[in-house]
Amino acid sequence: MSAAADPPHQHAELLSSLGSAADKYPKPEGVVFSYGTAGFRTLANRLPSVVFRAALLAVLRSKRLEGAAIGIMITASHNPEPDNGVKLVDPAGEMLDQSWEAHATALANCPSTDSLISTFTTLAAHLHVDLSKPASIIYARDTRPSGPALIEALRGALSVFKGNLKVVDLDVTTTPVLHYVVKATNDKSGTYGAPTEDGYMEKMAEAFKVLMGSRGPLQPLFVDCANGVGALGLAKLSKHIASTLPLTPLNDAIGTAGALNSQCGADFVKTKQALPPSIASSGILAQDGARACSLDGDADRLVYYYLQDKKKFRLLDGDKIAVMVAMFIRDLLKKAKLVEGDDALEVGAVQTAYANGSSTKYLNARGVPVRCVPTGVKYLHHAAQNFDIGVYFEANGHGTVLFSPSTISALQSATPHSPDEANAIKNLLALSNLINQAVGDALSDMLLVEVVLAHRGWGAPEWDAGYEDLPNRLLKVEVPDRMMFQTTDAERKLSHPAGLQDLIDDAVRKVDMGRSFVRPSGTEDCVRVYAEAKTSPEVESLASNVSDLVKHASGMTSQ
Ligand code: 16G
Ligand code: MG
Repeated sequence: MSAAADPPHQHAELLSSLGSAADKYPKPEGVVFSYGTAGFRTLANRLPSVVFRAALLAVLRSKRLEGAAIGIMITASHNPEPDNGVKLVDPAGEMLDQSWEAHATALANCPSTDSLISTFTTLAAHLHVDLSKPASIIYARDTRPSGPALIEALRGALSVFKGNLKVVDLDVTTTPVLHYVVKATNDKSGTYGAPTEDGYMEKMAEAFKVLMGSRGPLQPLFVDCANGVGALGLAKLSKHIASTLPLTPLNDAIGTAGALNSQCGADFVKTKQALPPSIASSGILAQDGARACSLDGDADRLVYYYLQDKKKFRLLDGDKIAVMVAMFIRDLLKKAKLVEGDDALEVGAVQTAYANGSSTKYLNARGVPVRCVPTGVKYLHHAAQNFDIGVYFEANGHGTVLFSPSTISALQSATPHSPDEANAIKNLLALSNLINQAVGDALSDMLLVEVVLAHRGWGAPEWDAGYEDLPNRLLKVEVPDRMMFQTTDAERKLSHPAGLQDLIDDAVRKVDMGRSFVRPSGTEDCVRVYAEAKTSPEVESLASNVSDLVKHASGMTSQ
């Protein structure tokens, strides 16, 4: 047998070059890493070894899946600039399969190069990975200053696999662009779109033009880019659509140290329920009909807002987007005569416990089925796949709309009986091209919102008028051990510590239209308390009572 055909010999070489490469990225002592809701995320200077090891796992996964392309994104989204993170993207453009998260965690926590090599070898055997198979990796980073050093660590890991690995470097781009390119690369039918950032922008722009028809030009839209990578994506998109939708970028200082996500961006606006100070002081939202939106640091979250009567801040968050979009799609299905009979297609919504009670009530009252799932895009995405057309949004602005493959075929083969029906079907198909089918994209969602507003002939106030949010409050409680708080029923109830849920229920009963729940954060070392009620004073009192219950259960106070 020749050396080339001798797997053990090849593997010995691979493991020895893995050892030398890994030595350059030792694991920091005393840190325990965990692949959480959005991958690994912490201070950037702790991450080189984690990125190195995440890249190893990505290669294993690609080899396991017959060389399908796997994505690696270096970003920490809305976190402060000194943080960074890494997450893996599966072949269909979705989040890494949950059963592999533990493998990522295991590799990240190996204390030495030797233990890394041994864990890598065990995983390869256990997961039935043939190391001699080819692999394919696509990677990108956001604009964080720590990005280039982490990309070096990533390349260090990929270099171990030499010629047997296909690598595409997307350089600096948004998270949703990476997800799109991974999905398009693996799309055997070749119909999803060109697997490049330009291909994506062109696909979206084309669908946007179909949907807009002769509508427009629209009033300029102000877009707060969180001083992050969304500014670059927005500029590229703008070239294609500016004649119909003029876009005015705000907070697009990607080169300014410390500016990323600072006092701006979707997370700031949603959490503070206020304008970014730079926008407030500019006075631009006092113009007639002015509306604005904010992206987060990697452009996968979107919230809108405007000033009511040119004064009062009004937030149009993920719930407001979901409701408007679900109703629009339902109306298109009605126009296409696809809501009854054998051909009927159902639009459903997926929310989390954070969805404002008014939005759920609105959808239920109009016969749109709503499912509630735990926090995190992966849960929403999977639940949305169970509908013909699944609209999923977290209140914080993460979300998208999924069209099932059979829905696409049904729309493509439908026989319209009137020009109106034909038009509705054409628009539904265009929506499936406009909306990112891999993951929520702030830029794609922004075009979606603008399309719906244009079709309805609405401005922000008419959109806002659909329903009134119940007053709500989100508090953060730092506790000694957040993992003692275990949830059930899609995070709406606590199963542990025993008895605490009953006390929360008592507190909820004391206020009108009250609702409250407690869950450990998946991204920070704290417990989150959410409350809503009919009036602001009631919600404040409920949130504070439940926080006290959490502190007491943690042994932080005596009662
Ligand atoms: C992550 C999730 C987001 C979720 C948030 C909750 C993804 C891509 N991102 O950012 O969906 O809303 O975590 O954070 O899944 P928390 O667990 O700290 O409340
Ligand atoms: Mg994000």
